[in-house]
Amino acid sequence: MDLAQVRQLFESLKGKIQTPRDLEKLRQTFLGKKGYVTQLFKELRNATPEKRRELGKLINALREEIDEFIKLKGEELKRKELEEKLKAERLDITLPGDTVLPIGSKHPLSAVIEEITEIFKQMGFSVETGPEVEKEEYNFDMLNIPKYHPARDMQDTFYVNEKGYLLRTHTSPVQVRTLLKREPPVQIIAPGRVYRRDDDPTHSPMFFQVEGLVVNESVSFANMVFVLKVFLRKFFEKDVSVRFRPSYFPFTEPSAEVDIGCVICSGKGCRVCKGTGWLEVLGAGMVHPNVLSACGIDAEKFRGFAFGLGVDRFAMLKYRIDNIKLFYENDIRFLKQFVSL
Ligand code: FA5
Repeated sequence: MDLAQVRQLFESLKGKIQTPRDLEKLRQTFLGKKGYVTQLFKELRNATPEKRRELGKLINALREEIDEFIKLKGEELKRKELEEKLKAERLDITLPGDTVLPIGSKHPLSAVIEEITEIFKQMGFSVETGPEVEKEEYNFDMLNIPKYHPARDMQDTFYVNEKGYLLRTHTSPVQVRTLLKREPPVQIIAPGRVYRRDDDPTHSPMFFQVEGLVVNESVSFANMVFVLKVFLRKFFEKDVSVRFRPSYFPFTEPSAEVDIGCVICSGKGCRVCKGTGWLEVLGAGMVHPNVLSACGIDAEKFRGFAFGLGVDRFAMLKYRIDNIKLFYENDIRFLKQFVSL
């Protein structure tokens, strides 16, 4: 092939270059060891000295032209490749993320406390709180449980180092705190954590109670029965039977233990109610005059009723959970079942 043919071939091929690979092939074809231009240089040897110089210049020019083309085309192809890459990898930060963060849920005990609180609020109760590290005096003495009174053994207590303080064993000290700071009429509930040296499938060392206290000039046992029946039927969302059994609490007189017809077997008798058809759900009674007096309230003029319920027990019955530990292990597989709460 002579110079003109080589140039013609180059002209015809250069428009077809699409990829870096095509370009490399073109380079080999013309400038490689056996390429046409290299060949032309080799053939120069056979030309006469005058022609050699002239032809040499022309071949050189063609080589430079091809070189220049390869350089420019190479840059163009690189730019194109980068543009395409950028287009494909374009990051649209306005698009919604594809990893949706998992939505948490209310802990079943929080949900039950909220539900209980809501029912009592609708009946005109307000919410009070008290500390978990409590004065022994409020937890026991002022609730008519003096030192060495056998009733202290009913609640096995965690004492703290500081003398006169303990982890409250029930929410009843909030009764004392409320009566010390407020004149009757009083109508409160007090939800919160309490602590006892207890540990089995239905008893935990830390659990939740909701206390209730109503004090005014005319409140009666019958009022208490009504309030608790309304509450229990609203909470369990059915017309559960409720019975009051005589019982003993030092801070109430008379006292009652309140049972509901088993919500699992509807009173027929099952494992949960131990075949009795009844479930004990709370303690209640008329506030003992000694408690009112200890808080500086005229026990001749005012009367009160109080009750205390175990939140965990209510949650276990509502969601049919047979081991209290499940509430405190924070196993995500357990908690996930309450996502809609
Ligand atoms: C009391 O704690 C009284 N303060 C309740 C009260 C208040 C009576 C006002 C009268 C007037 P009791 O010890 O029975 O009572 O506890 C109340 C409820 O707490 C029990 O019915 C039970 O549901 C729950 N409970 C008691 N111990 C535990 C425990 N270790 N783990 C989980 N729940 C418990």
